[in-house]
Amino acid sequence: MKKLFAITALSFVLASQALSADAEYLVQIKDHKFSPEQIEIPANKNFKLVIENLDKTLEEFESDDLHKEKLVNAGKKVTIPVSALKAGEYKFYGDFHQKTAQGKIIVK
Ligand SMILES: [Cu+2]
Repeated sequence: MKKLFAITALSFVLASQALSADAEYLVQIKDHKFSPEQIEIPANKNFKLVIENLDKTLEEFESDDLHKEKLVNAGKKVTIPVSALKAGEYKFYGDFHQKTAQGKIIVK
């Protein structure tokens, strides 16, 4: 009976992990700046970055640290899946407005 309970509990944990959607973090672009400019994310968990461009100009979300780049049309949103990261800081920027569009992800 104990063993059966353990197996049931384990399969429940596995099932809920499979079903739980990755957390989404919204970062908006406005006046060629990111808002927020800094986000905190738990380590070792897949997540999604949702980048919304509120400006009237095309921007490209880019991160050398994350090896990601994605165009975001004016007034549009993109979702960027990111695999689990180790603790640390990961910078990102707007490729077309690098002087102002700078941000970072703090993973801990
Ligand atoms: Cu680029």
